[in-house]
Amino acid sequence: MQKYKNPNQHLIAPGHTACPGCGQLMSARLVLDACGSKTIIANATGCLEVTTTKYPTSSWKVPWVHSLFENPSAVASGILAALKQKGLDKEITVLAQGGDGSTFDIGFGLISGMWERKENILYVCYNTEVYSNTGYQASGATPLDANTTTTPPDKKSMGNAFIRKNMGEIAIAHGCVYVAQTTCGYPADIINKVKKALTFTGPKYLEILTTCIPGWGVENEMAVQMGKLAHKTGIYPVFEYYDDEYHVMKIPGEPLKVDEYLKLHKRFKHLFGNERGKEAIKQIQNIADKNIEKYNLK
Ligand SMILES: Cc1ncc(C[n+]2csc(CCOP(=O)(O)OP(=O)(O)O)c2C)c(N)n1
Repeated sequence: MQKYKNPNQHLIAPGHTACPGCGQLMSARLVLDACGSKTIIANATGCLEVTTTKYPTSSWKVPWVHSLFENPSAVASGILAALKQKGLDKEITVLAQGGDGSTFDIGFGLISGMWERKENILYVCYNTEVYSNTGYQASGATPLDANTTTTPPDKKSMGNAFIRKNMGEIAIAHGCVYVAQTTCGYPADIINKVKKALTFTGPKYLEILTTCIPGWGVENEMAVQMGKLAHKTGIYPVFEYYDDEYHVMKIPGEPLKVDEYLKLHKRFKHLFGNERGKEAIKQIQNIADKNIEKYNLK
């Protein structure tokens, strides 16, 4: 891995206002460093935008366009069209990025269009599994039974009632040339996957599971630990898909039980110490077991 002597060598400068230890910011910095300085970014609204561009400053050392929640993919398509006109599209990487609210829900229609047009754009979703920036509302990426501000557990419910969408599979179904998932627990894997993605011409999707410290209710220093546990329990499969094949990151040893992961989040605290919670954890274990089987993670 590249070694940095000082933080100013990164393409996202220090001085942003993300939470110390934010999994998303750390991952975004790795993504951009891996893309290199010849990159133009279209960024959806969300934490990544708000924390890096406090007026009149910017942490971005490359051209960076803030778009709406809905349309970083369409803005990226426009950037690519302009680069083609200038004959620069082979030299410059176009990166579109956003959170899970933007990717799974509100920007999804335009992402689908970008993929349908087979545009040579890398789309990266920083999946905090919640609308972090506006106060932790549930998104289409929120896991079953998570306590969010729109899915509080009560006598009738155990939190979020829905199983999350599988955007990786949705990207594969669109015919993306490269699709991958990883987590903020594996910095070297993030860099390798971005570099690998950029060897393909066409639509590419990378999803990175990233902690949201207040949204998940974890401590500032836990990003790497949580990212690793999500993989080692099977709750979040880490894989690449290209040339019609999956290439998975195997779980080292026996997969851990999901409660090893769940018990560390405040958003799952209500699942512990009661019978209903035990049943709910069994259901979540079942989701992880199915992932392990489906992606052959052992
Ligand atoms: C159409 C629209 N709806 C709602 C908002 C308000 N809004 C701004 S950021 C945000 C949450 C972003 O969530 P996500 O995409 O998951 O990114 P994160 O903040 O988690 O990184 C919302 C709801 C908006 N800007 N535009």
